Amino acid sequence: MDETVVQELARIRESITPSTKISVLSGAGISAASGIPTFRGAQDSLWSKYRPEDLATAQAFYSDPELVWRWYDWRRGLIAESKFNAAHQALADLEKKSDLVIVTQNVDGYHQDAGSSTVHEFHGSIWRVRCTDCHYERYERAVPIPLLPHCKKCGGLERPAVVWFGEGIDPQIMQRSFEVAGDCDLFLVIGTAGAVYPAASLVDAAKNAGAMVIEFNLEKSGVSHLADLFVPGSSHDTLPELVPG
Ligand code: BJW
Ligand code: ZN
Repeated sequence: MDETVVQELARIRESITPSTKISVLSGAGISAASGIPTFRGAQDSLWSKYRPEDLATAQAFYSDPELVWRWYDWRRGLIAESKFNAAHQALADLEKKSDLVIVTQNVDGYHQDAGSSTVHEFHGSIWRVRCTDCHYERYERAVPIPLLPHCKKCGGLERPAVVWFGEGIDPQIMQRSFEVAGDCDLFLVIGTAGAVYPAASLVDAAKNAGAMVIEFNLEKSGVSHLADLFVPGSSHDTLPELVPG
């Protein structure tokens, strides 16, 4: 890492107090060091092997629920076999030293596993399933999940409780996420391509409200032009540098 970036990170670290408001937007890159594939970019990324419209839309699910469930079951297995990494841990540690809230686009639950207490799951959770008929939602940790899962209340087909393309974000989570983005001193953007909306707009909201935006990524993203500081590298290496000792 460039010496000026190291120095700037140290300066920010030393300025953090229990009243410093820190909001976080995390994406797939934060879990890459845990061995969970990202969606875009890397050679073995999910969208280099599969077409999003075949797997991450309601249309895909209704045309072939078994195919979509098998893909989610495979991902549930990968997540269950692995665990959170030093980047998730750093955020859980930083929460003890500041006023920190996480908005994550990830569905893996690793922030909560690491001990973070306020986590808004913008795109839902891979560990919850929802009935397509009565909308009853439940936690389901079984791996593999018995296919196809059906609702205990009405017998309807259940789907992963995640947000697919063309679907709206839970209105309460959306509102809270924009509130925390628009009311913070530091906004950390970690491991996201900044290509999916409305999540990427949270960075604009933070910037427009006057927050200092710090981005942690292997490479520049769609929101890097909004960053006051770009920290290159894997977030499991770089993010711990921000945590006061
Ligand atoms: C590392 C690293 C390391 C790697 N360390 N970094 C405005 C403009 C254009 C389009 C739209 C728009 N508004 C809406 C749209 C349409 C669409 C959209 O955004 N399309 C774009 C792709 C063009 N958005 C939607 O459809 C959204 N819904 C919506 O807008 O609804 C409107 C509506 C309103 C009211 C009623 C009805 C409808 C929903 C979007 C849902 C996205 N869902 C997914 C799947 C979730 C479930 C699942 O996991 O299966 O969410 S798609 C996928 O992308 C997933 C992710 O959360 C999301 C973002 O990906 P992320 O996190 O950025 O990951 P990657 O892989 O893209 O990037 C990884 C990054 O990490 C890279 O930068 C690497 O460099 C970096 N990295 N290793 C640090 N070790
Ligand atoms: Zn039901």
